[in-house]
Amino acid sequence: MRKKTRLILALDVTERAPALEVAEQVAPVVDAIKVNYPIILGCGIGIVKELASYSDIICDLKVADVPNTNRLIVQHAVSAGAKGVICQGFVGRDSLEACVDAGRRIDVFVVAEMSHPGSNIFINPHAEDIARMAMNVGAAGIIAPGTRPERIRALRKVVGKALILAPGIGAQGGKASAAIKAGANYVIVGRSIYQAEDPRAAAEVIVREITGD
Ligand code: NUP
Repeated sequence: MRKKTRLILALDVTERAPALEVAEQVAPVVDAIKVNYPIILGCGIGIVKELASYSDIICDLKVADVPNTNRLIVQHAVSAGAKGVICQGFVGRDSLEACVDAGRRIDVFVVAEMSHPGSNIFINPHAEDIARMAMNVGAAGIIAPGTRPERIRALRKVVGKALILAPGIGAQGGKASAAIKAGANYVIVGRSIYQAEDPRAAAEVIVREITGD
């Protein structure tokens, strides 16, 4: 994944034509486009190949199953043309190892801590352990909450030089520059860009905020 603007678009648009329109407009300003269930269920997995002509694609499938099923899911993301895949770590080391094994040719990112308030109940208290496990099995990086810069700072200490991707910017209340300052390599932004009247201009505003221009 290139590292030019440090901005990743979360393209949670469920219809093909408007999704491709936003992708075409915003792609020059972002380092990658992240696709999640809304667009894959709405348009089919073939959307990954179509979008790959604009940008590197990360499949946010939050893979969270037994090892064999995880392997099958990640293999699909690889064949679809993804450059990265997001997996859950709470399912345990064997399940995560299966993801990393099946995703050897791409980047596997592991959700260490989520950005929404409800995640404080079950997953977030284990974030450091999940991040440590992600590093032990050879993941490329982790997902850490852009809504809590102090947690990005704490998780950076656990993952060393590995990549940190931070969602939760804009619509969920996080600030891009604060997440980057706290140690995130990239911020992930969805609604604040694709729901804007001018998505490209909205993305450029975030990039300027990150670079301090
Ligand atoms: O902890 C997480 N928070 C989060 O928002 C992990 C994620 N993968 N995401 C995803 O980032 C979420 O599913 C959505 O695709 C994107 C954030 O979108 P938005 O809140 O900027 O619209």
